[in-house]
Amino acid sequence: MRIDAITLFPDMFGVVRDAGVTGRAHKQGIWSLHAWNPRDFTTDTHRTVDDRPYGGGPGMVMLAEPLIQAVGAIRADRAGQHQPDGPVVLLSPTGKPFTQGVANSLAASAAGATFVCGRYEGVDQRFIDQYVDEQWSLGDFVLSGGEIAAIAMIDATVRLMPGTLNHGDSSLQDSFQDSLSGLLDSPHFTRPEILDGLAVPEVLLSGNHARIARWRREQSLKLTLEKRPELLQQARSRGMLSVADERYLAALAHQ
Ligand code: 21W
Repeated sequence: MRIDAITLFPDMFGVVRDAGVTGRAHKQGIWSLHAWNPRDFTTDTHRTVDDRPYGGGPGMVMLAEPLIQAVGAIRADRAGQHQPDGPVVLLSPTGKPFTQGVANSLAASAAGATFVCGRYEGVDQRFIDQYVDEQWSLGDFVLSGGEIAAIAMIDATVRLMPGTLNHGDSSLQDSFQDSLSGLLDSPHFTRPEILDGLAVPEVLLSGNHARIARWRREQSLKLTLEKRPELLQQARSRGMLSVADERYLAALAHQ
């Protein structure tokens, strides 16, 4: 999968390209990254990429023209390599919330995507109207620009691509099941058995796999009820809660 990023800070993408599972997948050729700096598509001596907002107000706005030229260069480069055009994705605090479902769709589409990372107060609306296919936000908090959001989306997408994680690995099986059940993950423990006087829950040492699975499920249900009740309701409406789950939740409510 080919991923393009239009960014004033191409070095920021070194992390997702080089480190961890996404770094390994990049080395293996499972995905490629091409970063394009709008500054390289300017024509004035100052290499200007922003200007003051029409109508006044604080901050600066990203110029459309360098972004348009960058999209053109990406399309030409993809065509030259017989690669299809993927969607142009803008990271924006006014986008729809990015979810695991969006990552799944991106991972499944061979064309990849072009991520446009805004800086300053935003991007000229005419670029958005003419060139952007999708806009995603990471959530209701303020970042300094779109790069970290794009890197998060790339990480969430690439890790889902076949061959990126060891699909025989039990850690993946667990997280795969977690995302299927739509509940928060249960707590994890490793050595030593006693740490600062705190013991690992006895059930995890029992060797009774059915009991361990039930305990983990109940921990997930309890955590989700406490921290993310809306996820529990969603899991219920999707038919993901068993009779045993409902019995446990009812018992919790009566405590
Ligand atoms: C943040 C640009 C805030 C402009 C209300 C009206 C991409 C992002 C970004 C940024 C403002 C994402 C204001 C979660 C994010 C991003 C830069 C607007 C002034 N407030 N997901 N006007 N959060 N952020 N600030 O910030 O580009 S995805």
